Amino acid sequence: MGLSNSSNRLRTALRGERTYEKRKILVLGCMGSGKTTLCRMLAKSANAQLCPARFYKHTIENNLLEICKEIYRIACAHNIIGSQQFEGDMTILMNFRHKEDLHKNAVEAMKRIIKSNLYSEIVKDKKRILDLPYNAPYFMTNYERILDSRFYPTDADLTIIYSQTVGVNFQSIDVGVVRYELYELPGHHIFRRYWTEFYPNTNVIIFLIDLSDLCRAAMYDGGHLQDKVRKILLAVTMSKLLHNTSFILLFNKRDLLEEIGAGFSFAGLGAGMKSWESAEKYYMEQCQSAVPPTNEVYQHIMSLTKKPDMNTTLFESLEKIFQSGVRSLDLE
Ligand SMILES: Nc1nc2c(ncn2[C@@H]2O[C@H](COP(=O)(O)OP(=O)(O)O)[C@@H](O)[C@H]2O)c(=O)[nH]1
Ligand SMILES: [Mg+2]
Repeated sequence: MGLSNSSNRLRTALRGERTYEKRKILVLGCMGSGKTTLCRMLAKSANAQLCPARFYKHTIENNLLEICKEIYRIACAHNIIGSQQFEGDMTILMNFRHKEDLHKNAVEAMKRIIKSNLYSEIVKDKKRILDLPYNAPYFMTNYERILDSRFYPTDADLTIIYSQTVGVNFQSIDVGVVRYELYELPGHHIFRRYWTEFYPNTNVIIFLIDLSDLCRAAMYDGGHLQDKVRKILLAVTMSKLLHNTSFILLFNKRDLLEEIGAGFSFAGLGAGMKSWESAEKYYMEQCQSAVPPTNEVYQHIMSLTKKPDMNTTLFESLEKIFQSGVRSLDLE
């Protein structure tokens, strides 16, 4: 017995392997709440192996393409243009199939739409900007570089892009002697029913909540967002497989809530909802009440894309969860 243990240790030493204390972490939340962004930022801050930036080139170009189509669609819907205008450009974009590089016809069509006054007309009314993907302003200022034939994605591009996660995004991150095994599970409802398969032996669930939902019409008057996040969270926290699991509720996209919330009416949420601050407080209380008192829960407000330095603090906070007796964390 003793001999086989020491020969195992010797084999491990010869291979240069270290033994780590493993922590299993599930990153959950609805689509677009920031799960992939969080995993990528955590991996980067710990110098973990990342997918090379060139792999994202097509996704970034596709994001820009989709934004151009959306600008056109919204401009038509709000009678900012007649459907004949930009018809040729839209035909090119609708029929576009991605090859290795963007075809110059597609590049020119996109540039014509972006350089026109459509975008500025759309965003004049704050309500309309909500129809556009959140990353639209970034793409509107960076399109020349992205459409250049020598384009190579930057770190900022990788933070801002959006592509739906399909399957499981697994990331192993080593910090000292601890190996965080991060599983990002896709947030779309067709995948949510499989989340439970990953529950056994989970130490921590990081659950992301998009605060900018509070400024969306679908959150009010029985819209599909009303109560949605709380119900999803409740379904997770009620699982018997997670009775020993700690929860970190990350209320993300505060930057958007502040930006859009300034001119938004939150009255539909409940009596006394006069500002985005009161709406945020209400939403946080709603979500926290979905976690049973027997589970440890920590909640934090943040803007992942605006405050990238929070990663280190998150690691420290995660580590605190594994130390006994620590009941409160401070990420901000
Ligand atoms: N403005 C803003 N955008 C964010 C923030 N966090 C993430 N995003 C953007 O939201 C989109 C969806 O993020 P992603 O991580 O892919 O969401 P997932 O579906 O939960 O994995 C991406 O375009 C991100 O750049 C934030 O704090 N503020
Ligand atoms: Mg994702």
